[in-house]
Amino acid sequence: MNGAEALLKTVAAAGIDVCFANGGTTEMPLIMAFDSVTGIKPMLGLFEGVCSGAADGYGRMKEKPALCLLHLGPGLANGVANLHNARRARTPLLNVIGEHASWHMEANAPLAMDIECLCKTFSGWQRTVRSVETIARDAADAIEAALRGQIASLIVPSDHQWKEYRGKIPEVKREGFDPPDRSVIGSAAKMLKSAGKTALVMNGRALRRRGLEAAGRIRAAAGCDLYCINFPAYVDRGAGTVPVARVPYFPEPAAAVMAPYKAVVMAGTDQPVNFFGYEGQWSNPIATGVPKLRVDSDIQDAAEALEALADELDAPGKDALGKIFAAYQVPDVPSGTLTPEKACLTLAALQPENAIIMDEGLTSSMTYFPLGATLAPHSYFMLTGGAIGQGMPSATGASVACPDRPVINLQADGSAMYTVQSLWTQAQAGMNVTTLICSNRSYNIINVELQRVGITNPGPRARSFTDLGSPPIDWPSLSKGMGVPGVAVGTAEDLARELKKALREPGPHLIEMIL
Ligand SMILES: Cc1ncc(C[n+]2csc(CCOP(=O)(O)OP(=O)(O)O)c2C)c(N)n1
Ligand SMILES: [Mg+2]
Repeated sequence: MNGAEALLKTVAAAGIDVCFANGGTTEMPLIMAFDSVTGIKPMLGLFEGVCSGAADGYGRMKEKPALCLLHLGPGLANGVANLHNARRARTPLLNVIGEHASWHMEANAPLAMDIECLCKTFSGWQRTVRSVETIARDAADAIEAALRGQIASLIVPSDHQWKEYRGKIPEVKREGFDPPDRSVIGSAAKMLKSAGKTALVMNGRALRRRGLEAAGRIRAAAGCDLYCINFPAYVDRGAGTVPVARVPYFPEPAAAVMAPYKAVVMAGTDQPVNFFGYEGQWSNPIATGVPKLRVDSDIQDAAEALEALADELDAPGKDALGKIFAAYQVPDVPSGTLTPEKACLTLAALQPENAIIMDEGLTSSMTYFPLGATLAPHSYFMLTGGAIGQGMPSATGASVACPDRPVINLQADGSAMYTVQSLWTQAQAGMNVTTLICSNRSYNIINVELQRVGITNPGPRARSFTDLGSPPIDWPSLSKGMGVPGVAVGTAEDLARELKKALREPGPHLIEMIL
Protein backbone atom coordinates (compact mmCIF):
# COMPACT_ATOMS: atom_id res chain seq x y z
CA MET A 1 0.00 0.00 0.00
CA ASN A 2 1.34 3.45 -0.84
CA GLY A 3 0.77 6.68 1.08
CA ALA A 4 -2.19 7.69 -1.09
CA GLU A 5 -3.92 4.38 -0.43
CA ALA A 6 -3.25 4.70 3.30
CA LEU A 7 -4.79 8.17 3.25
CA LEU A 8 -7.90 7.01 1.39
CA LYS A 9 -8.27 3.91 3.58
CA THR A 10 -8.24 6.14 6.65
CA VAL A 11 -10.86 8.39 5.07
CA ALA A 12 -13.06 5.45 4.03
CA ALA A 13 -12.73 3.77 7.45
CA ALA A 14 -14.02 7.01 9.00
CA GLY A 15 -17.23 6.68 6.95
CA ILE A 16 -16.49 9.39 4.39
CA ASP A 17 -17.98 8.06 1.16
CA VAL A 18 -17.80 10.85 -1.39
CA CYS A 19 -15.04 13.04 -2.81
CA PHE A 20 -15.66 16.20 -4.82
CA ALA A 21 -12.52 16.47 -6.86
CA ASN A 22 -10.55 18.29 -9.49
CA GLY A 23 -7.04 16.87 -9.52
CA GLY A 24 -3.85 16.96 -11.52
CA THR A 25 -0.33 15.54 -11.65
CA THR A 26 0.42 16.16 -7.95
CA GLU A 27 -2.60 14.02 -7.01
CA MET A 28 -1.90 11.12 -9.40
CA PRO A 29 -1.28 8.49 -6.69
CA LEU A 30 -4.49 9.59 -4.96
CA ILE A 31 -6.46 9.48 -8.23
CA MET A 32 -5.23 5.94 -8.87
CA ALA A 33 -5.98 4.91 -5.27
CA PHE A 34 -9.72 5.50 -5.81
CA ASP A 35 -9.74 2.24 -7.79
CA SER A 36 -7.77 0.17 -5.28
CA VAL A 37 -9.51 1.58 -2.17
CA THR A 38 -13.21 1.28 -2.85
CA GLY A 39 -15.87 2.96 -0.72
CA ILE A 40 -15.30 6.60 -1.67
CA LYS A 41 -17.12 7.78 -4.76
CA PRO A 42 -15.21 10.47 -6.65
CA MET A 43 -17.29 13.16 -8.35
CA LEU A 44 -15.66 15.49 -10.81
CA GLY A 45 -16.33 19.22 -10.58
CA LEU A 46 -15.35 21.27 -13.61
CA PHE A 47 -14.15 24.17 -11.48
CA GLU A 48 -12.79 24.00 -7.94
CA GLY A 49 -15.55 26.30 -6.64
CA VAL A 50 -17.96 23.56 -7.67
CA CYS A 51 -16.03 20.98 -5.61
CA SER A 52 -15.77 23.15 -2.48
CA GLY A 53 -19.38 24.36 -2.76
CA ALA A 54 -20.63 20.79 -3.25
CA ALA A 55 -18.65 19.63 -0.21
CA ASP A 56 -20.29 22.46 1.75
CA GLY A 57 -23.82 21.49 0.64
CA TYR A 58 -23.11 17.84 1.41
CA GLY A 59 -21.73 18.64 4.86
CA ARG A 60 -24.65 20.89 5.78
CA MET A 61 -27.16 18.17 4.93
CA LYS A 62 -25.30 15.23 6.45
CA GLU A 63 -23.48 16.97 9.34
CA LYS A 64 -20.47 14.86 8.36
CA PRO A 65 -17.56 15.77 6.11
CA ALA A 66 -17.17 15.10 2.43
CA LEU A 67 -13.67 14.98 1.00
CA CYS A 68 -12.74 17.86 -1.28
CA LEU A 69 -9.63 17.11 -3.37
CA LEU A 70 -7.89 20.04 -5.05
CA HIS A 71 -4.78 20.61 -7.14
CA LEU A 72 -1.96 22.71 -5.69
CA GLY A 73 -2.29 26.41 -4.78
CA PRO A 74 -4.04 27.55 -7.98
CA GLY A 75 -6.70 24.83 -7.71
CA LEU A 76 -7.23 25.66 -4.07
CA ALA A 77 -7.42 29.38 -4.85
CA ASN A 78 -10.26 28.71 -7.30
CA GLY A 79 -12.13 26.92 -4.50
CA VAL A 80 -11.53 29.44 -1.72
CA ALA A 81 -14.71 31.55 -2.04
CA ASN A 82 -16.92 28.56 -1.33
CA LEU A 83 -14.55 27.33 1.38
CA HIS A 84 -15.10 30.74 2.95
CA ASN A 85 -18.88 30.16 2.80
CA ALA A 86 -18.39 26.72 4.36
CA ARG A 87 -16.31 28.22 7.17
CA ARG A 88 -19.10 30.71 7.90
CA ALA A 89 -21.60 27.83 7.97
CA ARG A 90 -19.30 25.82 10.25
CA THR A 91 -19.60 22.93 7.82
CA PRO A 92 -17.51 19.84 8.56
CA LEU A 93 -15.25 19.53 5.52
CA LEU A 94 -12.06 17.59 4.78
CA ASN A 95 -9.97 19.51 2.28
CA VAL A 96 -7.02 17.64 0.75
CA ILE A 97 -4.66 19.63 -1.46
CA GLY A 98 -1.95 17.99 -3.53
CA GLU A 99 1.48 19.63 -3.35
CA HIS A 100 4.69 19.27 -5.35
CA ALA A 101 7.05 16.48 -4.30
CA SER A 102 8.76 17.73 -1.11
CA TRP A 103 12.19 17.88 -2.81
CA HIS A 104 10.76 19.79 -5.80
CA MET A 105 9.29 22.69 -3.81
CA GLU A 106 12.47 24.74 -3.59
CA ALA A 107 12.85 24.61 -7.38
CA ASN A 108 9.99 27.13 -7.65
CA ALA A 109 8.17 25.28 -10.46
CA PRO A 110 5.46 27.22 -12.32
CA LEU A 111 2.51 25.96 -10.22
CA ALA A 112 4.25 26.50 -6.85
CA MET A 113 2.36 28.76 -4.46
CA ASP A 114 2.16 29.36 -0.71
CA ILE A 115 -0.62 26.85 -0.04
CA GLU A 116 -0.25 27.02 3.75
CA CYS A 117 -0.83 30.77 3.64
CA LEU A 118 -4.01 30.34 1.56
CA CYS A 119 -5.31 27.65 3.91
CA LYS A 120 -5.00 29.93 6.93
CA THR A 121 -7.84 32.11 5.67
CA PHE A 122 -10.57 29.46 5.97
CA SER A 123 -9.21 26.41 7.85
CA GLY A 124 -9.95 25.68 11.50
CA TRP A 125 -7.15 23.07 11.33
CA GLN A 126 -4.34 22.56 8.82
CA ARG A 127 -1.20 20.50 8.37
CA THR A 128 1.34 19.65 5.68
CA VAL A 129 2.25 15.95 5.54
CA ARG A 130 6.00 15.71 6.27
CA SER A 131 6.60 12.00 5.67
CA VAL A 132 4.78 8.96 4.34
CA GLU A 133 4.99 7.38 7.79
CA THR A 134 2.60 9.96 9.26
CA ILE A 135 0.21 10.28 6.32
CA ALA A 136 -2.59 8.11 7.73
CA ARG A 137 -2.32 9.63 11.23
CA ASP A 138 -2.35 13.10 9.66
CA ALA A 139 -5.51 12.19 7.73
CA ALA A 140 -7.16 10.83 10.89
CA ASP A 141 -6.29 14.01 12.81
CA ALA A 142 -7.74 16.06 9.96
CA ILE A 143 -11.00 14.12 9.98
CA GLU A 144 -11.29 14.45 13.77
CA ALA A 145 -10.82 18.21 13.37
CA ALA A 146 -13.38 18.44 10.55
CA LEU A 147 -15.94 16.56 12.64
CA ARG A 148 -15.85 19.46 15.10
CA GLY A 149 -17.61 21.62 12.48
CA GLN A 150 -14.75 23.25 10.65
CA ILE A 151 -12.60 22.94 7.55
CA ALA A 152 -9.56 20.73 8.03
CA SER A 153 -6.97 21.22 5.29
CA LEU A 154 -4.33 18.58 4.67
CA ILE A 155 -1.57 19.46 2.20
CA VAL A 156 -0.06 16.30 0.73
CA PRO A 157 3.24 16.40 -1.23
CA SER A 158 3.13 13.90 -4.06
CA ASP A 159 6.24 11.91 -2.99
CA HIS A 160 4.54 11.07 0.31
CA GLN A 161 1.59 9.79 -1.74
CA TRP A 162 3.65 7.45 -3.92
CA LYS A 163 6.07 6.07 -1.29
CA GLU A 164 5.38 2.72 0.40
CA TYR A 165 3.34 2.89 3.63
CA ARG A 166 3.95 0.17 6.21
CA GLY A 167 1.91 1.39 9.17
CA LYS A 168 -1.64 0.67 10.35
CA ILE A 169 -4.85 2.47 9.44
CA PRO A 170 -5.75 4.57 12.48
CA GLU A 171 -9.23 4.78 13.89
CA VAL A 172 -10.96 8.13 13.87
CA LYS A 173 -12.63 9.23 17.09
CA ARG A 174 -15.61 11.53 17.09
CA GLU A 175 -15.08 13.94 19.92
CA GLY A 176 -18.27 14.88 21.73
CA PHE A 177 -19.31 18.44 22.47
CA ASP A 178 -18.42 20.03 25.79
CA PRO A 179 -21.44 20.12 28.12
CA PRO A 180 -23.36 23.39 28.48
CA ASP A 181 -22.06 25.84 31.06
CA ARG A 182 -24.58 25.81 33.96
CA SER A 183 -23.77 29.31 35.15
CA VAL A 184 -24.25 30.80 31.67
CA ILE A 185 -27.54 28.91 31.34
CA GLY A 186 -28.64 30.25 34.73
CA SER A 187 -27.80 33.83 33.73
CA ALA A 188 -29.66 33.44 30.42
CA ALA A 189 -32.74 32.13 32.24
CA LYS A 190 -32.65 35.12 34.61
CA MET A 191 -32.29 37.49 31.68
CA LEU A 192 -35.28 36.00 29.86
CA LYS A 193 -37.45 36.06 33.01
CA SER A 194 -36.68 39.54 34.24
CA ALA A 195 -35.88 41.75 31.30
CA GLY A 196 -39.30 42.47 29.76
CA LYS A 197 -39.49 41.89 26.00
CA THR A 198 -36.70 39.55 24.92
CA ALA A 199 -35.47 37.74 21.83
CA LEU A 200 -33.58 34.53 21.17
CA VAL A 201 -31.35 34.76 18.06
CA MET A 202 -30.03 31.51 16.58
CA ASN A 203 -27.82 29.84 14.01
CA GLY A 204 -26.03 26.50 13.67
CA ARG A 205 -27.40 23.46 15.49
CA ALA A 206 -30.00 25.65 17.22
CA LEU A 207 -31.87 25.81 13.90
CA ARG A 208 -32.12 22.05 13.41
CA ARG A 209 -35.25 20.29 14.68
CA ARG A 210 -33.92 19.44 18.15
CA GLY A 211 -32.65 22.97 18.81
CA LEU A 212 -35.83 24.53 17.45
CA GLU A 213 -38.01 22.38 19.72
CA ALA A 214 -35.99 23.53 22.73
CA ALA A 215 -36.34 27.12 21.48
CA GLY A 216 -40.11 26.59 21.22
CA ARG A 217 -40.22 25.37 24.82
CA ILE A 218 -38.21 28.44 25.88
CA ARG A 219 -40.69 30.64 24.06
CA ALA A 220 -43.57 28.85 25.79
CA ALA A 221 -41.96 29.51 29.19
CA ALA A 222 -40.47 32.99 28.73
CA GLY A 223 -42.45 34.54 25.87
CA CYS A 224 -39.32 35.54 23.94
CA ASP A 225 -39.45 36.03 20.17
CA LEU A 226 -37.43 33.62 18.01
CA TYR A 227 -35.07 34.69 15.24
CA CYS A 228 -32.38 33.30 13.01
CA ILE A 229 -29.51 35.46 11.80
CA ASN A 230 -29.87 36.87 8.31
CA PHE A 231 -27.64 34.25 6.66
CA PRO A 232 -28.38 30.97 8.49
CA ALA A 233 -26.36 27.88 7.59
CA TYR A 234 -29.34 25.52 7.68
CA VAL A 235 -32.94 25.69 9.01
CA ASP A 236 -35.55 22.96 9.47
CA ARG A 237 -38.76 24.61 8.34
CA GLY A 238 -42.44 24.12 7.68
CA ALA A 239 -45.63 23.10 9.45
CA GLY A 240 -44.93 21.10 12.61
CA THR A 241 -41.58 22.83 13.21
CA VAL A 242 -40.98 25.84 15.43
CA PRO A 243 -41.00 28.94 13.19
CA VAL A 244 -38.30 31.59 13.36
CA ALA A 245 -38.25 35.07 11.85
CA ARG A 246 -35.11 36.29 10.16
CA VAL A 247 -33.14 39.36 11.20
CA PRO A 248 -33.46 41.65 8.13
CA TYR A 249 -30.54 42.27 5.76
CA PHE A 250 -30.24 46.06 5.69
CA PRO A 251 -29.09 47.87 8.86
CA GLU A 252 -32.15 50.14 9.25
CA PRO A 253 -34.89 47.46 9.23
CA ALA A 254 -32.62 45.13 11.23
CA ALA A 255 -32.18 47.78 13.93
CA ALA A 256 -35.92 48.53 13.86
CA VAL A 257 -36.81 44.87 14.36
CA MET A 258 -34.37 44.52 17.25
CA ALA A 259 -35.20 47.89 18.89
CA PRO A 260 -38.04 46.70 21.18
CA TYR A 261 -35.94 44.06 22.94
CA LYS A 262 -34.62 44.73 26.43
CA ALA A 263 -32.27 41.74 26.32
CA VAL A 264 -31.16 39.24 23.67
CA VAL A 265 -30.00 35.67 24.18
CA MET A 266 -28.01 33.97 21.38
CA ALA A 267 -27.45 30.30 20.54
CA GLY A 268 -25.14 28.99 17.81
CA THR A 269 -24.11 32.52 16.95
CA ASP A 270 -22.56 35.67 18.34
CA GLN A 271 -24.70 38.77 18.13
CA PRO A 272 -26.03 39.47 14.63
CA VAL A 273 -23.87 41.71 12.49
CA ASN A 274 -24.75 43.97 9.58
CA PHE A 275 -23.44 42.84 6.23
CA PHE A 276 -21.66 46.10 5.48
CA GLY A 277 -20.69 49.23 7.33
CA TYR A 278 -22.34 52.17 5.57
CA GLU A 279 -21.25 55.77 6.00
CA GLY A 280 -22.48 57.15 9.31
CA GLN A 281 -24.04 53.83 10.34
CA TRP A 282 -23.35 51.02 12.81
CA SER A 283 -22.09 47.43 12.83
CA ASN A 284 -24.75 45.56 14.80
CA PRO A 285 -28.56 45.54 14.71
CA ILE A 286 -28.81 45.29 18.52
CA ALA A 287 -27.95 48.54 20.30
CA THR A 288 -24.74 48.57 22.35
CA GLY A 289 -26.42 49.04 25.73
CA VAL A 290 -28.80 46.09 25.38
CA PRO A 291 -27.67 43.10 27.50
CA LYS A 292 -26.71 40.14 25.29
CA LEU A 293 -25.65 36.66 26.25
CA ARG A 294 -24.65 33.68 24.14
CA VAL A 295 -25.61 30.38 25.80
CA ASP A 296 -23.10 28.16 24.02
CA SER A 297 -19.55 28.31 22.67
CA ASP A 298 -18.14 26.89 19.45
CA ILE A 299 -17.20 23.67 21.27
CA GLN A 300 -20.64 23.19 22.79
CA ASP A 301 -23.84 22.02 21.13
CA ALA A 302 -26.28 24.91 20.73
CA ALA A 303 -29.25 22.52 20.77
CA GLU A 304 -28.11 20.95 24.04
CA ALA A 305 -27.55 24.40 25.53
CA LEU A 306 -31.10 25.38 24.55
CA GLU A 307 -32.49 22.20 26.10
CA ALA A 308 -30.63 23.03 29.32
CA LEU A 309 -32.05 26.56 29.19
CA ALA A 310 -35.59 25.23 28.65
CA ASP A 311 -35.19 22.94 31.66
CA GLU A 312 -33.74 25.76 33.76
CA LEU A 313 -36.87 27.77 32.94
CA ASP A 314 -39.10 24.82 33.91
CA ALA A 315 -40.46 25.05 30.40
CA PRO A 316 -43.32 22.76 29.43
CA GLY A 317 -42.40 19.63 27.45
CA LYS A 318 -42.69 19.12 23.73
CA ASP A 319 -46.45 18.49 24.02
CA ALA A 320 -46.88 22.22 24.65
CA LEU A 321 -45.37 23.03 21.25
CA GLY A 322 -48.70 22.55 19.44
CA LYS A 323 -49.56 26.21 19.89
CA ILE A 324 -46.10 27.32 18.81
CA PHE A 325 -45.67 25.09 15.76
CA ALA A 326 -46.53 26.73 12.47
CA ALA A 327 -49.88 25.59 11.06
CA TYR A 328 -50.06 24.10 7.56
CA GLN A 329 -50.92 26.69 4.96
CA VAL A 330 -49.90 26.78 1.32
CA PRO A 331 -50.48 29.75 -1.01
CA ASP A 332 -52.30 29.37 -4.33
CA VAL A 333 -50.34 29.47 -7.56
CA PRO A 334 -50.56 33.10 -8.73
CA SER A 335 -51.28 34.09 -12.32
CA GLY A 336 -49.97 36.49 -14.94
CA THR A 337 -46.58 37.91 -15.81
CA LEU A 338 -43.85 36.70 -13.46
CA THR A 339 -42.43 38.99 -10.80
CA PRO A 340 -39.99 37.99 -8.06
CA GLU A 341 -42.92 37.81 -5.60
CA LYS A 342 -44.96 35.57 -7.92
CA ALA A 343 -41.96 33.33 -8.53
CA CYS A 344 -41.57 32.83 -4.76
CA LEU A 345 -45.31 32.18 -4.35
CA THR A 346 -45.30 29.61 -7.15
CA LEU A 347 -42.37 27.77 -5.59
CA ALA A 348 -44.05 27.87 -2.17
CA ALA A 349 -47.30 26.57 -3.68
CA LEU A 350 -45.64 23.61 -5.38
CA GLN A 351 -42.58 22.54 -3.41
CA PRO A 352 -43.01 18.94 -2.26
CA GLU A 353 -42.78 17.70 1.31
CA ASN A 354 -39.21 16.98 2.38
CA ALA A 355 -37.76 19.23 -0.32
CA ILE A 356 -34.32 20.77 0.13
CA ILE A 357 -34.36 24.45 -0.79
CA MET A 358 -31.02 26.09 -1.57
CA ASP A 359 -31.64 29.83 -1.71
CA GLU A 360 -29.20 32.04 -3.55
CA GLY A 361 -31.99 34.08 -5.10
CA LEU A 362 -30.65 37.31 -3.58
CA THR A 363 -32.96 40.25 -4.40
CA SER A 364 -35.48 37.99 -6.16
CA SER A 365 -36.02 35.60 -3.25
CA MET A 366 -36.49 38.14 -0.47
CA THR A 367 -40.18 37.25 -0.08
CA TYR A 368 -39.61 33.48 -0.08
CA PHE A 369 -38.34 32.88 3.48
CA PRO A 370 -41.48 34.06 5.35
CA LEU A 371 -43.63 31.80 3.15
CA GLY A 372 -41.63 28.72 4.17
CA ALA A 373 -42.89 28.67 7.77
CA THR A 374 -46.28 27.12 6.95
CA LEU A 375 -45.39 24.83 4.04
CA ALA A 376 -44.85 21.08 4.30
CA PRO A 377 -41.68 20.27 6.32
CA HIS A 378 -38.50 20.96 4.38
CA SER A 379 -34.82 21.87 4.71
CA TYR A 380 -33.70 25.39 3.90
CA PHE A 381 -30.17 26.60 3.43
CA MET A 382 -28.48 29.54 1.86
CA LEU A 383 -25.41 31.63 1.12
CA THR A 384 -23.63 32.12 4.44
CA GLY A 385 -20.47 34.04 3.73
CA GLY A 386 -21.72 36.39 1.03
CA ALA A 387 -19.31 34.95 -1.55
CA ILE A 388 -21.72 34.45 -4.44
CA GLY A 389 -21.57 31.33 -6.58
CA GLN A 390 -22.48 28.95 -3.79
CA GLY A 391 -26.02 28.02 -4.79
CA MET A 392 -25.52 25.66 -7.71
CA PRO A 393 -22.62 23.65 -6.25
CA SER A 394 -24.24 23.45 -2.81
CA ALA A 395 -27.49 22.21 -4.33
CA THR A 396 -25.41 19.60 -6.14
CA GLY A 397 -23.71 18.47 -2.93
CA ALA A 398 -27.04 18.39 -1.08
CA SER A 399 -28.40 16.07 -3.72
CA VAL A 400 -25.40 13.75 -3.35
CA ALA A 401 -26.04 13.73 0.41
CA CYS A 402 -29.79 13.09 0.04
CA PRO A 403 -30.33 11.47 -3.38
CA ASP A 404 -33.95 10.56 -2.63
CA ARG A 405 -35.04 14.09 -1.76
CA PRO A 406 -36.01 16.74 -4.31
CA VAL A 407 -33.53 19.63 -4.31
CA ILE A 408 -34.72 23.02 -5.56
CA ASN A 409 -32.15 25.72 -6.15
CA LEU A 410 -33.66 29.21 -6.13
CA GLN A 411 -30.84 30.89 -7.95
CA ALA A 412 -29.99 34.48 -8.92
CA ASP A 413 -28.66 34.73 -12.47
CA GLY A 414 -25.46 36.68 -11.86
CA SER A 415 -24.40 34.39 -9.01
CA ALA A 416 -25.28 31.34 -11.09
CA MET A 417 -22.69 32.28 -13.71
CA TYR A 418 -19.85 31.91 -11.18
CA THR A 419 -20.25 28.16 -10.85
CA VAL A 420 -22.62 27.22 -13.66
CA GLN A 421 -20.48 24.14 -14.42
CA SER A 422 -22.34 22.49 -11.53
CA LEU A 423 -25.05 21.62 -14.06
CA TRP A 424 -22.69 19.22 -15.78
CA THR A 425 -22.00 17.35 -12.52
CA GLN A 426 -25.76 17.23 -11.88
CA ALA A 427 -26.34 15.79 -15.37
CA GLN A 428 -23.54 13.27 -15.09
CA ALA A 429 -25.04 11.72 -11.97
CA GLY A 430 -28.71 12.27 -12.95
CA MET A 431 -29.38 14.27 -9.78
CA ASN A 432 -32.88 15.38 -8.79
CA VAL A 433 -32.00 19.04 -8.74
CA THR A 434 -34.32 21.68 -10.20
CA THR A 435 -32.64 25.03 -10.76
CA LEU A 436 -34.94 28.06 -10.88
CA ILE A 437 -32.94 30.89 -12.42
CA CYS A 438 -34.12 34.33 -11.26
CA SER A 439 -33.39 35.97 -14.58
CA ASN A 440 -33.54 39.69 -13.88
CA ARG A 441 -30.58 40.06 -16.23
CA SER A 442 -28.73 42.24 -13.80
CA TYR A 443 -26.63 42.42 -10.68
CA ASN A 444 -29.75 43.94 -9.17
CA ILE A 445 -28.45 44.21 -5.62
CA ILE A 446 -25.97 46.80 -6.85
CA ASN A 447 -28.88 48.85 -8.28
CA VAL A 448 -30.58 48.55 -4.90
CA GLU A 449 -27.41 49.78 -3.20
CA LEU A 450 -27.22 52.71 -5.63
CA GLN A 451 -30.85 53.57 -4.79
CA ARG A 452 -30.01 53.45 -1.10
CA VAL A 453 -27.50 56.25 -1.58
CA GLY A 454 -30.07 58.21 -3.59
CA ILE A 455 -28.90 57.42 -7.12
CA THR A 456 -32.05 56.46 -9.03
CA ASN A 457 -30.66 57.17 -12.47
CA PRO A 458 -27.04 55.92 -12.56
CA GLY A 459 -24.76 56.99 -15.39
CA PRO A 460 -23.92 54.60 -18.25
CA ARG A 461 -20.63 53.57 -16.67
CA ALA A 462 -22.19 52.77 -13.29
CA ARG A 463 -24.95 50.88 -15.14
CA SER A 464 -22.32 48.83 -16.96
CA PHE A 465 -21.38 47.35 -13.57
CA THR A 466 -24.85 45.87 -13.17
CA ASP A 467 -26.36 45.15 -16.58
CA LEU A 468 -26.40 41.51 -17.73
CA GLY A 469 -28.91 42.15 -20.52
CA SER A 470 -26.74 42.62 -23.58
CA PRO A 471 -26.41 39.98 -24.66
CA PRO A 472 -29.01 38.26 -22.50
CA ILE A 473 -27.76 34.91 -21.22
CA ASP A 474 -29.57 32.10 -23.04
CA TRP A 475 -30.17 29.85 -20.03
CA PRO A 476 -32.02 27.00 -21.76
CA SER A 477 -29.18 26.67 -24.30
CA LEU A 478 -26.49 26.91 -21.64
CA SER A 479 -28.26 24.26 -19.62
CA LYS A 480 -28.85 21.92 -22.57
CA GLY A 481 -25.19 22.33 -23.48
CA MET A 482 -24.28 20.72 -20.18
CA GLY A 483 -26.85 17.95 -20.43
CA VAL A 484 -29.63 19.48 -18.33
CA PRO A 485 -33.02 20.09 -20.01
CA GLY A 486 -33.84 23.80 -19.80
CA VAL A 487 -36.82 26.04 -20.55
CA ALA A 488 -37.62 29.71 -20.13
CA VAL A 489 -40.93 30.95 -18.69
CA GLY A 490 -42.47 34.40 -18.39
CA THR A 491 -45.74 33.75 -16.55
CA ALA A 492 -46.66 32.14 -13.24
CA GLU A 493 -48.85 29.59 -15.05
CA ASP A 494 -45.96 28.47 -17.26
CA LEU A 495 -43.64 28.31 -14.27
CA ALA A 496 -46.14 26.15 -12.38
CA ARG A 497 -46.48 23.77 -15.32
CA GLU A 498 -42.72 23.45 -15.87
CA LEU A 499 -41.92 23.14 -12.17
CA LYS A 500 -44.46 20.33 -11.75
CA LYS A 501 -42.94 18.57 -14.76
CA ALA A 502 -39.40 19.01 -13.47
CA LEU A 503 -40.35 17.60 -10.08
CA ARG A 504 -42.16 14.65 -11.67
CA GLU A 505 -39.37 13.64 -14.05
CA PRO A 506 -36.15 12.18 -12.59
CA GLY A 507 -32.85 13.98 -13.18
CA PRO A 508 -31.85 17.64 -13.20
CA HIS A 509 -33.85 20.44 -14.82
CA LEU A 510 -33.39 24.16 -15.25
CA ILE A 511 -36.15 26.75 -15.56
CA GLU A 512 -35.25 30.30 -16.46
CA MET A 513 -37.80 32.56 -14.78
CA ILE A 514 -37.76 35.78 -16.81
CA LEU A 515 -38.41 38.48 -14.22
C1 LIG B 1 -17.37 36.28 -4.81
C2 LIG B 1 -18.12 37.56 -4.88
N1 LIG B 1 -17.89 38.42 -5.88
C3 LIG B 1 -18.60 39.57 -5.96
C4 LIG B 1 -19.53 39.89 -5.03
C5 LIG B 1 -20.27 41.23 -5.08
N2 LIG B 1 -21.66 40.99 -5.45
C6 LIG B 1 -22.61 40.86 -4.52
S1 LIG B 1 -24.09 40.54 -5.16
C7 LIG B 1 -23.47 40.61 -6.74
C8 LIG B 1 -24.33 40.41 -7.93
C9 LIG B 1 -25.57 39.65 -7.67
O1 LIG B 1 -26.31 39.51 -8.86
P1 LIG B 1 -27.32 38.33 -9.00
O2 LIG B 1 -26.70 37.09 -8.52
O3 LIG B 1 -27.88 38.35 -10.36
O4 LIG B 1 -28.46 38.71 -7.92
P2 LIG B 1 -29.44 39.98 -7.97
O5 LIG B 1 -28.70 41.07 -7.30
O6 LIG B 1 -29.76 40.26 -9.38
O7 LIG B 1 -30.64 39.56 -7.17
C10 LIG B 1 -22.13 40.86 -6.73
C11 LIG B 1 -21.29 40.96 -7.94
C12 LIG B 1 -19.74 38.96 -3.98
N3 LIG B 1 -20.62 39.16 -3.01
N4 LIG B 1 -19.05 37.80 -3.94
MG1 LIG C 1 -29.59 39.08 -11.13
